[in-house]
Amino acid sequence: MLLSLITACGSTNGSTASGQAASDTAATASNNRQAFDGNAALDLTRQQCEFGPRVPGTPAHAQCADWLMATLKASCDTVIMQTGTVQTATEGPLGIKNIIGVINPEASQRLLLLAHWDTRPWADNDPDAANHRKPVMGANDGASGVGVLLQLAQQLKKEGTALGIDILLVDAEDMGVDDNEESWGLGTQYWTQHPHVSSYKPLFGILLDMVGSANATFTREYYSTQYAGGFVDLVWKNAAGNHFINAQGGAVTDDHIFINRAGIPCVDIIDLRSDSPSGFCPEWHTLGDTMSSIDPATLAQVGQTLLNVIAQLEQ
Ligand code: 1BN
Ligand code: ZN
Repeated sequence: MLLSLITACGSTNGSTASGQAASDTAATASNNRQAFDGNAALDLTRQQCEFGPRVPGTPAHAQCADWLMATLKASCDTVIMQTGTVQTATEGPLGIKNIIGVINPEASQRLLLLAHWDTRPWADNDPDAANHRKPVMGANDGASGVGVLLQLAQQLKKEGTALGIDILLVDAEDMGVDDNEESWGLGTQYWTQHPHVSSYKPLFGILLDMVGSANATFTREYYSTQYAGGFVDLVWKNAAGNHFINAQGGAVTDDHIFINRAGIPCVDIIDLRSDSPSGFCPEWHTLGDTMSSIDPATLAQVGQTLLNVIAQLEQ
């Protein structure tokens, strides 16, 4: 079923590959569920930030982990806290917590949805060098993707789904250093070596990273296209709203790299900016990454896109 679905998707779905926004109407047509609630996702994003920066090893990180467990328990069939130790590039060994919410554990057709929940210990892209050793709040870089996934789980709990869905909230994505790919995505790398289910083989995965900015542009990330091009087509065909741009974007070292290398095709929905020096939004790895830059309309478009993809896989 899925193979024919990918073939049928083609690559452009009536949009040009040169940057035309995906069609809102076409994207939502196949979906009979309630619309995704961006304001509820905003609230779940805010609640994470109220703990403070979620830097691994800090009390705020531990408190947020407990809250994530409790929140997922309300909407998932099973919730797992996976603990482990990883080696950081600069801080020595580090205890991590990956948190996994499982919906319909018995279903054989499964979708993996992931986002990182940790926040970067260093605002090293801040315009003021005095802030470079301070932690970022990570409203966008961390909390936004998690907020969308927590709200998605709540809506699926209300409305039901035939699909198996695994929500993987990974730790220690953001402890990396320049020119050292393996220093990023430490929680994900740990999970690929210790999957929560043996021989785990979902249809594919979707990573959310930095999905909350009012000015977000979600172009088709390069490594996603290389590893999982058919699934990129599927996601962008189902994209809801004007933040999704049906054009090729840049390449990002992110959690999806390690998922793809582990043999699970994985698509990164990430806010890429061709007009900024970092390639990301201006708040990226600065003290400005706070709730004031988060727009519920953007969260709604991302959540709605996931609901559209799920509806299509259910058919
Ligand atoms: C995304 C958000 N990333 C970190 N915070 C991944 C990344 C790694 C981005 C290296 C740029 C360079
Ligand atoms: Zn980051």
